[in-house]
Amino acid sequence: MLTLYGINLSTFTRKVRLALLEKGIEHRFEIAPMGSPKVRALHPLGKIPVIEDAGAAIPDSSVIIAYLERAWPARPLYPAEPVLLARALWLEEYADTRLREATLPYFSENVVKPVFQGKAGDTGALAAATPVRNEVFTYLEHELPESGLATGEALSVADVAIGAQLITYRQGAGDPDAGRWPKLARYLGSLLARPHWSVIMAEEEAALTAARARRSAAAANQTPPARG
Ligand SMILES: N[C@@H](CCC(=O)N[C@@H](CS)C(=O)NCC(=O)O)C(=O)O
Repeated sequence: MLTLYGINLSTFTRKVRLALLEKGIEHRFEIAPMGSPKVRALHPLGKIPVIEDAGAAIPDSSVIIAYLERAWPARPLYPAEPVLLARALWLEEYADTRLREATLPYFSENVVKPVFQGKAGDTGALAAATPVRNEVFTYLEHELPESGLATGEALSVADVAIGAQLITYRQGAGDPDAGRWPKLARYLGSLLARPHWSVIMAEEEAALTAARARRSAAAANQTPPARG
């Protein structure tokens, strides 16, 4: 059976999990952090996600989804029509690169540092992220349809890639401002309402809640006892 290696709360692992679930592909999800010996043995860059299937190690979310599409053609994530296919692939690429730059600082500074590393987020990094976030959300607001998904009525790789990044943003900064980017906010709401997405969201929110509780307990243990 196909095995996916990665962790929840990893954007690119989430992208592949959503693709696997939306395509209905049976798989195992094995928790393996980036840089771990298991991942290093499978992915030359030590990054996640990486999958093992049919005796092959296949790195990189975009490569993995292209592989899944060829090996399991049912419930396609690539539109058949050439122009729509080009749009889906472009939006996937844009999400993985520029949207990533817009979303990661919020997760790093508001979640990774305070919750997982026990240190304050960098307000300067957040200030620098704001214009990038505004540029990217405004581009997507222009590109997305009034309703429906990025390339029409059927879910495509573009939705999986954009949605995975917007979830990272949401975990770090909350929902996109619906007053400023109404189509984007509606679009994300419709993705999150899909059954597989809500399951993954609930799992990740539980992981975040547990991590926050561990951080609070660690902080309480370090507080010097009050002098009596
Ligand atoms: N282009 C890669 C990006 C993968 C990636 O950056 N994954 C992150 C976790 S979400 C990672 O492994 N970071 C560790 C590193 O960059 O060394 C993909 O699409 O799979």
